[in-house]
Amino acid sequence: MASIASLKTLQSTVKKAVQTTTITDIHTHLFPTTHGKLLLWGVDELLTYHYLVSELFTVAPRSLTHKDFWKMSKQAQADVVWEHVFLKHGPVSEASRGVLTTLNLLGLDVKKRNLASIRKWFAAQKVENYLEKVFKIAGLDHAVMTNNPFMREEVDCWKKGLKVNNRLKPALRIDTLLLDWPAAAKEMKAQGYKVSSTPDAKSIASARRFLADWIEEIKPVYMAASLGPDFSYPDRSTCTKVLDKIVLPTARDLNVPLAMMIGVRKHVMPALGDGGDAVGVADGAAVMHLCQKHPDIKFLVTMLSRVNQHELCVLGRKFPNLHLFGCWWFCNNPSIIEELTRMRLELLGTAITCQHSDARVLDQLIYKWTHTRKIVAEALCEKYQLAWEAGWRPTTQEISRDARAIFGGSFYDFLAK
Ligand code: RAT
Ligand code: ZN
Repeated sequence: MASIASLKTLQSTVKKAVQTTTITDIHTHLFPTTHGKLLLWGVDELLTYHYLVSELFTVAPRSLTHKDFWKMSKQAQADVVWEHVFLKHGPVSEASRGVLTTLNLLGLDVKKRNLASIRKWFAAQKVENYLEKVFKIAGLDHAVMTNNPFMREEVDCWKKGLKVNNRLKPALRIDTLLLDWPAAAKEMKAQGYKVSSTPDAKSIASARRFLADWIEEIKPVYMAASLGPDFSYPDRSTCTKVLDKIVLPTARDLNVPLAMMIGVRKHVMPALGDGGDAVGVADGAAVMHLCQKHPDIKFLVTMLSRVNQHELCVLGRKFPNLHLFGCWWFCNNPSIIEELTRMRLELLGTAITCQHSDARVLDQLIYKWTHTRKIVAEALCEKYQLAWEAGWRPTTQEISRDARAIFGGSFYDFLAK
């Protein structure tokens, strides 16, 4: 294929490649349509996304208490968010803009501000078809779920052997095992494993069987955990013990990577529910030690604090068993996505997964990816332009290859390594 001949064509080719590339979303909180209420979708779920609930309480009058809010029906909660976040203030935050982008791309007229007619439209959708529609608009092939074997309602669905949509891939979530042994032991016991309240040798063997059985059952793309800013490795904690004796040997033996999302300060404002977590600066040395000590285990890592991002990029340059992904949660804002994507491209080239959606509501795939594509297109365009100025002339095919790489291709290459 011929090289691109003009700077103008280069710019339009890069932008088109990013706009049209197929995306693999490597971390979401979506569920199979057969798992019933676990899969959230529709306008009321969009409006009550925990990112927006937190924002509601930044603008709502003090007379609206958290307690009263949680007592309301889902629809009444959505009405309150609509009233205070969208109508009484401008929808300028990323999460509120996201609702508008989503509705707009679904063909709904947001300028009419008519929630009732929007609800009517959603009520007429059939979830199976709607899932396909959303994946098509977002331009996704697959999305990786978060499947928690310590969560009763999720376990029950898997035990029933319900069908999983072919758009969704499982990931085994193991926070409880790493961070709360007594709770993990209770659930493992309930599932028939001989585990006691301290991780003794027998319990460790049982917990390994538990993980192996779940891996066999759901075939996860990776195991995953979200960890606090105080996460350190190795240390004298139960977390290090569980990693060393249970999780890492399982990852090694069964060739399942471990994904770590590091830097969340849990429950600083419990009244906000899922929105009550905050961020803290973590110690990248934990990631470094894991990668150094276990070169035969693959680690996927994203960090929550903006402060940690440069350090993590440098680690990404050192270890072939480390893959960086996503602009997580409070980093999933245009200004930070832009900065972070540029930094990663400059330090790691295309051997990254530039974003994940973290969608908790199916419809959010639409806005999260539309917003991200726009920013990443600019960043990649700038980098290609700099190569152009240095005399490089890429082909259209090479540009498409690179666009796909940062939206899922490099992730699969890493898994196959
Ligand atoms: O981004 C989020 O929705 C957070 O609440 C968390 O779910 C986080 O992404 C996680 O997976 O722990
Ligand atoms: Zn998440």
